[in-house]
Amino acid sequence: RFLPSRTELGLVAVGFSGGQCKDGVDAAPMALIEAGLITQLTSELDFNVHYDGQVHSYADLRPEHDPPHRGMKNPRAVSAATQALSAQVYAHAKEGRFVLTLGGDHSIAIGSVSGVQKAVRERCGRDVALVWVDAHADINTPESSGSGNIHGMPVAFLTGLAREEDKSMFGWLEEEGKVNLRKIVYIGLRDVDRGEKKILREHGIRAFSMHDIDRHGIGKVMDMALGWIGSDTPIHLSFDVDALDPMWAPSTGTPVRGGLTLREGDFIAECVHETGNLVALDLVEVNPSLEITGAQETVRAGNSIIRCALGDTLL
Ligand code: 4U7
Ligand code: MN
Ligand code: MN
Ligand code: MN
Repeated sequence: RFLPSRTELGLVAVGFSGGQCKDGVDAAPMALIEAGLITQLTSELDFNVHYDGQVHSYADLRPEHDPPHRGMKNPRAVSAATQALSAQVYAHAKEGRFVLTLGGDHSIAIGSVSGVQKAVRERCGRDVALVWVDAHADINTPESSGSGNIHGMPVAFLTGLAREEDKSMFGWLEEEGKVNLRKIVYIGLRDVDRGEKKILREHGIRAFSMHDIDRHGIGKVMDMALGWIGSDTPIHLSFDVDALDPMWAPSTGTPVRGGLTLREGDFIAECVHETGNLVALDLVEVNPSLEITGAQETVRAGNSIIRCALGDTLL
């Protein structure tokens, strides 16, 4: 059985914004850390934090010439950054550490999830389940995407729905790093593109939209979502802060109204923690430069979700 570490935590700070077009999301890791994240992890939650003290932008890996390919914007830059991140995350997970990745835009999940999946497979021969909390499904293929922004495509690459031979454009993603479509659960969806709906339907991907949360309540939705994954399965939680309603998290690149309350977001994280199977967490898409007045609230919401996922309890 794969037991996630309760004490050792690998932290990777990723100041990368090439998966979308707005500046500022690269400043999120510093904002989260300056708001006290590492103190919370060490003093309050008793983790031994393994952190290289750097915010990685992978600027040195960015090619001079990076024209669109199959409509994707900055494909080589995103590919190189996520490949490097994948190796960093893998190194932590291979040591048996819990891996916390701070984004950055959501394209970075191509690196974090593949790194965790590969290490988990090597350690216990199992596949990770992926809990994707987001307003968006992020499962566009280059062809179905209207924007060409790769932060709307990570799930397609991670599952092999989108493929590239070229090593400099995600061809480095090996089978060992890919995730099974039947082991993905979405929570919080409310802005899914036409092409994405078709993909979700055709592959029978498990998804709980805001409609489902309104109908059943978040408690029942979490029971169903975690029931689908099953006990005894290592879980990677990828949390896009735009899953929260802009009332609570306005500083994000693609806000969509009608989202989760702060409490519902924390509750999701708490429930995933309670399974005892959480092995990795991404917190992405905080953009402190958007909605200046709401930036601190968004940063605090992000840190709160991280604390809840790592076992902070109300009582
Ligand atoms: B995020 C979008 F068209 N689907 O593909 C796209 F609506 O990581 C949005 O969830 C993607 O923030 C949002 O560009 C990506 C759009
Ligand atoms: Mn996302
Ligand atoms: Mn989103
Ligand atoms: Mn977004």
